[in-house]
Amino acid sequence: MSGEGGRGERTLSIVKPDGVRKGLIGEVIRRFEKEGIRISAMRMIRLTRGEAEGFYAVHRDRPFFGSLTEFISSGPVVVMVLEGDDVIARNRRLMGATDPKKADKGTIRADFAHNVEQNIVHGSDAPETAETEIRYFFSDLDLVR
Ligand code: 3AN
Repeated sequence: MSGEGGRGERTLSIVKPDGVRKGLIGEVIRRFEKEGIRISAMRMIRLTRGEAEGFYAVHRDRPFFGSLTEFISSGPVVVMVLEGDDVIARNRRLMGATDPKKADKGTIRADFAHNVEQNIVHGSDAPETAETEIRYFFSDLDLVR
């Protein structure tokens, strides 16, 4: 299944520790299902600090890297592979902007996020990052066909 838009696109979604703590796993999944987005793999895990640093390696030099990796490893998360036409952009529309104050009404972040760091969900931003991020957590055997 290759990356270029349209059919069979896939993306990685994470319900972050704040989403799990606030009891929003079901709410996030409900929004995906309501949109007709298919979930092809799902697991609950707790990342070590090192695993969080590996996942967010692109942000290594940003000032918020330490706090972000501490937060993401602070409790269990639910990692999911989502599939469907244009699913990367559709998931990002459901999530809303990184900063919940700038997120459109009715998006997950506008409705539930605390701030730019504790913002409930992660979603890959492009086909290449989606593939890398999916590989970080799942092997081909984990993906339902
Ligand atoms: P998004 O998750 O919307 O794609 P990115 O990829 O720019 O946002 O940032 C990755 C994560 O880093 C965000 N989800 C957020 O938790 C955190 N982050 C981004 N910008 C900031 C910031 N200015 N301060 C603290 N954390 C941030």
